[in-house]
Amino acid sequence: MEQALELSQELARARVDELRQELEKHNYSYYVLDDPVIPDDQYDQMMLELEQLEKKYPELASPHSPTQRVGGKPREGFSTIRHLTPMLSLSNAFSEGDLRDFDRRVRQVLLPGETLEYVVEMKIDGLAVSLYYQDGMLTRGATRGDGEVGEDISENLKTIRSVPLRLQRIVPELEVRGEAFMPKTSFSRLNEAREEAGEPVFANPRNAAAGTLRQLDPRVTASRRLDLFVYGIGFNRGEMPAEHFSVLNLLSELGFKVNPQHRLFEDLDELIEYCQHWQTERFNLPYVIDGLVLKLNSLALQERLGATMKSPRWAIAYKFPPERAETRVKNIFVRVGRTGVLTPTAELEPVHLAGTTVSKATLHNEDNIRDKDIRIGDLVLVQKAGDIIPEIISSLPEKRTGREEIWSMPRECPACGSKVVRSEGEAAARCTGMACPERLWEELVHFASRNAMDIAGLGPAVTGQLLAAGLIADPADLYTLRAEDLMPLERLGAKSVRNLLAAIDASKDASLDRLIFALGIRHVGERAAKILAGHYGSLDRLMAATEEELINIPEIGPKIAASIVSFFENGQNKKVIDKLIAAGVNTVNEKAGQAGGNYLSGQVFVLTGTLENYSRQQAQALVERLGGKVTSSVSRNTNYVVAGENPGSKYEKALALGIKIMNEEEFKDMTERYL
Ligand code: 3B8
Repeated sequence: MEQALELSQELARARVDELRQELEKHNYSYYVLDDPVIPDDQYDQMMLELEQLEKKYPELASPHSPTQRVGGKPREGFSTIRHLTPMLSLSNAFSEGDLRDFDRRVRQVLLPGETLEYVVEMKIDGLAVSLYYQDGMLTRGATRGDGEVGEDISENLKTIRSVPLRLQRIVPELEVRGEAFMPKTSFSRLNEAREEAGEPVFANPRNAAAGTLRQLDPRVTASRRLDLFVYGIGFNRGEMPAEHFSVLNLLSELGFKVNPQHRLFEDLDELIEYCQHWQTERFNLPYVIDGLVLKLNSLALQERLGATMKSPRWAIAYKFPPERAETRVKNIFVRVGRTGVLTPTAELEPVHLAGTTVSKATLHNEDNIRDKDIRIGDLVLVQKAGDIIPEIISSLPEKRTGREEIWSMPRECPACGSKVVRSEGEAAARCTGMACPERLWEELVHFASRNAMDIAGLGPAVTGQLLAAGLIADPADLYTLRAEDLMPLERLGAKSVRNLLAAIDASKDASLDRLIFALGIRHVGERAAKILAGHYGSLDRLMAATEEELINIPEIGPKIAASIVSFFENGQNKKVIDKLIAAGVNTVNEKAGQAGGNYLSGQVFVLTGTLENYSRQQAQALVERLGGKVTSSVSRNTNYVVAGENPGSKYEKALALGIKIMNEEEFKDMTERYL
């Protein structure tokens, strides 16, 4: 690698080209053919080398480089793109009868002796997009929009690994169309994470895909795995095959991912049977389909049939009826997630639905239950959201007996008995207990992490082992571990045990701000922890703080304040803290300007007028010692203006710009207590 970076520019260009070709070749094998040919780490290694070369030789950068797939800079909004030919949508058929009607209309334009063939494809439940290639290179991509004009989502589409950045063969100008979608597994993973984070979950993979493609920050798009099947050509300055079936083959050859489940039919009865077959078979696919698409195979016939303003006459979507079932809510219980989120879940009388037996349905949160008026004992309608998550559509109040019970969120965590809180503006209710067994693993991993107590060797795996062995029940128990407890654990040799115990011991001297961060108080991140450590100087004093007092500290808002107070009100948490103190963990600030050394980091001060107790130099030194900066003129970047006797025009300017003005007393208050 070192060597590679020392290459001359000419050699670098050759190497960059080679790496790009190799990487895209492997992308193709992996994401289009689903047939990886090299191990992941080798791929990662090449990507790293390419990234480093592009960084070192910025003139070699290219929008077509595989490094661009990780997502570029966020945008303000999307610009629009006019499609070369309108992007129409399909008309729908909802029954066998509708399909036979469609076939009859089509046959009316046949000449005597002419035969008819259909291609039937899966109808992917995603978002229609177009991809535009010039001289074989992807230059832009767009949503369907209103059919005439779509949104430019090029950066987001590039993050989809199965989208070729360059075609296998150069064609002068090509616009292809396809469906971007989120595979079922990615969708479930995304929603699990969102539920844990207390964020609203997506109702189905299509909404998730739409939300992901409309992300202004392509890095978010890159982090959620989307995929794309290409199903047609919108514009091609070059030779076109005579049949749709061959178009699909051509698209495959060019490097696109084409859904393999497409078939040719001459017989309508067979075609209809095929459609019905997929009605149940679809549940075995790794992506959601909401029907099938019938297309005339002959492009000449397609042309003859033409289109209305909205839809082609040569194709139709056969839509599956949504599968719903009626069942009874036996009970409602809550699950406690790893971050302490309490999710109400309905226990259902088992019912067969969309390919599986459903006996549970997530109810998401309290508001959802109230809005739908779902009660224990109710008969309800269940449906699968995007064919995956069973969801209760509605209760059937007309079928009530009067013995149904209204449910409410428990006030205490069912796993540990701690108080349950719901922050303002959040849908999720959470357990506040530090020793809650459901939360413990994640909490311990956080406690030990680099920016918290920094206990090297105590990662997720070892933490899991300690919990499984019953050696710890809260973070304070770490400090009671002995070598003989750890020796029997698998994969922990004598040396690791020694190192781990030494790291645990050393963490007792961690600074107060690290300890506060390590406690895992909701909404208290590293910066808030630093501010709190600086302000209070000891854990004792922080624990005694009132909500009102906390809100008055700069940068501490009502959400953080409320969270801190409810954290320390929790009896269990107090016990854990007592144990930490007993173990000898540091709970006070170190001397002068060390722990509080960053308290004013990023803050810009302007001094004006004469201060009674400080010279200009003294005041400036004070601010700088705490990590802040003093400048001479007031601008929008100024955070505070300190005004002494006879302030000058800077005072007026601060007033005009709405910048916080402090008198000497306030300045003294703000700075001295952090020293
Ligand atoms: C013409 C052909 C729209 C579509 C089409 O998997 C047209 O072909 C279209 F105007 O929307 N969701 C597919 C899918 C969607 C369309 C299509 N083929 N396989 C899909």
